[in-house]
Amino acid sequence: MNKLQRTLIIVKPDALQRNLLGRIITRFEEKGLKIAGMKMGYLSDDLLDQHYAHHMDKPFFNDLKKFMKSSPVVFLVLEGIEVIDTVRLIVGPTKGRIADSGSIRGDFSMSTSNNIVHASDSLETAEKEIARFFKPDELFDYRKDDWNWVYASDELD
Ligand code: FUP
Repeated sequence: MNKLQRTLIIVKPDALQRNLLGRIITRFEEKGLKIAGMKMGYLSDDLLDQHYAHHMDKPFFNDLKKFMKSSPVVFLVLEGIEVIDTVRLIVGPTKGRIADSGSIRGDFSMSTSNNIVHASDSLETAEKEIARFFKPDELFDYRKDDWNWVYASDELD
């Protein structure tokens, strides 16, 4: 049985302002991931309080919220086998300046807050985050023909 999963990405204001959106999406596409949802919007205080609830008491919380509201963001839902861990590897650790070269944060960022993308960190978080930012009819189930080449046939069973 395969472990087909979905994960939530937020392409952050710094990435949009620095013209990196296309390159980020290209990295996910070239890896073989399916885009199951995509849209642009502003983050509200309410959504940010939910999304970063685990950081509410931290000294950087207000600055983080201000940054995340400073321009529109792009929301993506990506699909693939074990995609949550795969995307965390592609994205790299939180602090961009120590992230490995080759990862998105390693290649494009120097900061801990301005670190280009958010990516869900577990199955439980991914499910909650997708439901927070996407309505069911904004998510797309479709056949991706290149998956016959991206995966072996027994992996897709
Ligand atoms: P990550 O899952 O890698 O995005 O990291 P966290 O959930 O720990 O942090 C979420 C966001 O909080 C980071 F993207 C940026 C911000 N943050 C800071 O601004 N300063 C810190 O010291 C830690 C996190």
